[in-house]
Amino acid sequence: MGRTVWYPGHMAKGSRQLLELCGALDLILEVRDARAPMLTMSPVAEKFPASVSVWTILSKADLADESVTSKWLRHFKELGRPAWSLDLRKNIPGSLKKSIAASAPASSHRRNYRESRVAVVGAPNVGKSTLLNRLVGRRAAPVGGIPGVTRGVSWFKGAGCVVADSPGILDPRSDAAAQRMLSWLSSSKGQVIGAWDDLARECVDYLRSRNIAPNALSAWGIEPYGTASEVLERIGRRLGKLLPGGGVDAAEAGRAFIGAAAAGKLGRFSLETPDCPAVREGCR
Ligand SMILES: Nc1nc2c(ncn2[C@@H]2O[C@H](COP(=O)(O)OP(=O)(O)OP(=O)(O)O)[C@@H](O)[C@H]2O)c(=O)[nH]1
Ligand SMILES: [Mg+2]
Repeated sequence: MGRTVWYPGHMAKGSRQLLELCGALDLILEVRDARAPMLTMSPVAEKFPASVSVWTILSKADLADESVTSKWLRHFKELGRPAWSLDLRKNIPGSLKKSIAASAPASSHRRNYRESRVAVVGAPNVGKSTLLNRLVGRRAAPVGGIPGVTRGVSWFKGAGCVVADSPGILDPRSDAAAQRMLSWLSSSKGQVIGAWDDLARECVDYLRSRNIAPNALSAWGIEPYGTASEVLERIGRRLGKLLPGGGVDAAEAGRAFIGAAAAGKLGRFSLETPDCPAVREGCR
């Protein structure tokens, strides 16, 4: 078991606000990062009663390994869960928008027609507000590269639907190791969880142990051999992250490496497959 992790107050508040809404909702859009759909699973989506449909959006598909994303889509299909993989930087399919607008209960009386009530939920920084903006067709909700941008639940009006944005909520069951992995996707605040150089060493070891994106380390012309510390040293020299005496500033090198990995600058990769989730023992 890992250490207990600290949760900001807005996560508990956001979770409570969402559950209070549940009687009013037709549909939950649960956003997960396509690179790690288990790690970024939403703890609130499964707390809603079965009467509320849950659809899964695998976001940032442009950063994930395409063949692994196909496996995840098959996996969700087998579970009977509607799922889409999307690059939310681009417009979303009209067919998805139409299905969302059609998720309100059907009524034979035209005057009883109402808009679908939809909530977007998910872990921090997975793209919830970006998806909401795509659904309402404008930049209504603030978006940002760091987790914790959205603080409370608020409603926005789209075509045939009203959509609630919500703050990113981390699964309180996930331990410190899982949260450190989330920092590689910038879904948790790395600096809260550990030193940047430790996070980077763990990331290097993980990528190598899973043979993920063999090109990731060589993208910067870095030899992937030796210990993780030696690799980080090379990364620091390559990026010029040096201390006054000429030694490598490991923390700065680590921060740059994690930032680049999270932003897709090391190429596309997926941290886990349906057969081998990131935190299950024996999968490395
Ligand atoms: N490459 C890529 N970037 C994306 C995608 N979706 C969102 N982003 C980026 O991811 C970052 C986070 O997006 P947000 O929409 O603010 O995420 P959020 O889930 O609302 O974040 P919080 O409110 O902080 O929990 C932003 O920099 C977005 O531009 C995607 O599909 N592909
Ligand atoms: Mg947001």
